[in-house]
Amino acid sequence: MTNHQFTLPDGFLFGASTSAHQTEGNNVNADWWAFEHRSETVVHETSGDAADSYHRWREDMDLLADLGFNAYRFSVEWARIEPAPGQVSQSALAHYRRMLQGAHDRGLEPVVTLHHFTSPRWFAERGGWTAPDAAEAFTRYTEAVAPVLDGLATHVATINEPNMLALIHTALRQGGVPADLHHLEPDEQITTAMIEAHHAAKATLHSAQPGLRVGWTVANQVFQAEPGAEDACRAHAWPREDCFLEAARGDDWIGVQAYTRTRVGPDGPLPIPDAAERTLTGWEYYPEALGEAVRHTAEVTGGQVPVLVTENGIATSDDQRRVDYTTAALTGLAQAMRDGIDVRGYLHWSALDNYEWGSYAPTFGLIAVDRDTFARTPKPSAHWLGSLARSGRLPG
Ligand code: IFM
Repeated sequence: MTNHQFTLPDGFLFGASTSAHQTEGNNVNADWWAFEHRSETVVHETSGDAADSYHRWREDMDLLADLGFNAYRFSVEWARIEPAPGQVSQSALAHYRRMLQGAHDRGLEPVVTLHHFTSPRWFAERGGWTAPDAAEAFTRYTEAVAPVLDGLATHVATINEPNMLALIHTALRQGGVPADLHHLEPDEQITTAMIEAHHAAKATLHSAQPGLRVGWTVANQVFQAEPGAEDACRAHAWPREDCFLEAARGDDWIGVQAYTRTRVGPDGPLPIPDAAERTLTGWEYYPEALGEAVRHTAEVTGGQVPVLVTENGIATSDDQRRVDYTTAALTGLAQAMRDGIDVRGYLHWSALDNYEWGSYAPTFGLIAVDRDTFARTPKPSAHWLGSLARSGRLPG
């Protein structure tokens, strides 16, 4: 293995990711919480206390730092910061400021997401991203967060997986969140609103804190055309992924989030072959997705936007399979970097076993969380990945 290792550049961010709703617990003022608790909800399990990270974030950060990581991606929660329109909670802002300071004190570079799938209930009730003043409301929230970042955060993501949000919105309109979002049409109005909101938030952040590096994080589907279906594949990919990547030209960085692939034939996405190994989310085990997503992202963004891998991982109860998957994914990443793609970080999804949008069953975490006591136990994969981070090398 030693002969084949790839030395990472100085300053490479190596760590793990979480999001607020999936880990904090009792995010009662968020639209997702309302959705989980509707009488006709399609959600299997509610988020409840999640991993109780709102109270246990110090423990989470201690573990990540002790494991050898130098970066932690987490999100701040709009529904806590602005519980009613225009009413900013100083206590919530102080909470996130303490988290940012806590990350610094432990040698963890924070990568902060402003919007990770959840919005305040009031925002959703007014039409969410389809409301005429959606971008303005998001910008106002961004302005409230900007001072909290001062001197403690460099990398900020405006919106997580806007391309998934555009699909989720279509699914919700049709009455549920189907496991397979690929056959849905993304909501164009939401796409346009989110691109506008992203650009407005970026401008706000740059003027409030000129040193900030602002980007957004796109779910890379790794669309693969079957022979003869190249045009159909490009047409399928544009509204579901590429228009969001294209909108990131000119950003300070772009977040790549990759897990699996989607094969596309002349009539659209193809089913996963019966013989393929599947993970706990039902996705095909396909670790090559990461290297391919990074290359595709660099191509669509014109090769000028530095890449941060902000999510990559596997839902499995077999921790050795997590190591296998991640070894292969990082080997592909190293190859892409060797070929000249400017990759500045790798943040594994996820730091903790957490709420996977309707169920706790798909376990993505490097660290197990006891659902009753919230006790954290790093898995062997956490020690393995942490020691890679410490060594400053990637396999491959
Ligand atoms: O858990 C999610 C995360 O919130 C967004 N990206 C994909 C992950 C796994 O499904």
